[in-house]
Amino acid sequence: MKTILIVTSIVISATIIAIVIFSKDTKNAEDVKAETITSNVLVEDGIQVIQVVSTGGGYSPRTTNAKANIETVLRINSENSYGCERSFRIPQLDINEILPTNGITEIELGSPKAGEEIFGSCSMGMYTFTINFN
Ligand SMILES: [Cu+2]
Repeated sequence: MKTILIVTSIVISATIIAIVIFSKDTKNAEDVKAETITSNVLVEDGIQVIQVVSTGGGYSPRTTNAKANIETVLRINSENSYGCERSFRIPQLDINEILPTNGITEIELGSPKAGEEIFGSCSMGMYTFTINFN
């Protein structure tokens, strides 16, 4: 009889925990107003945001597929970035930026057309990434 009570209370506790976790997840999903295009691309208030991480090993992801014909911002998130990846360039747009060691840098890319490619690079050209617009 005692065993049954213990098992019953464990089952009830587990159910309550599961309900709490599930309802929390649902709430978080509703709070997000941004539309995710791919894992690192989202649209916030009608502006496409492309998220790239800059860190010791270069830029990530190396290739991004994004939507064409929409106002676009490149958001570089520097994380413990101490190397030459801090000296960032987009040659075709004549952009040269010194990225912080930690922090966010936003660069406006305009509204790229379908088929357009934007190449980001460190100043030496050893670390690169590509954004394809379609
Ligand atoms: Cu470099």
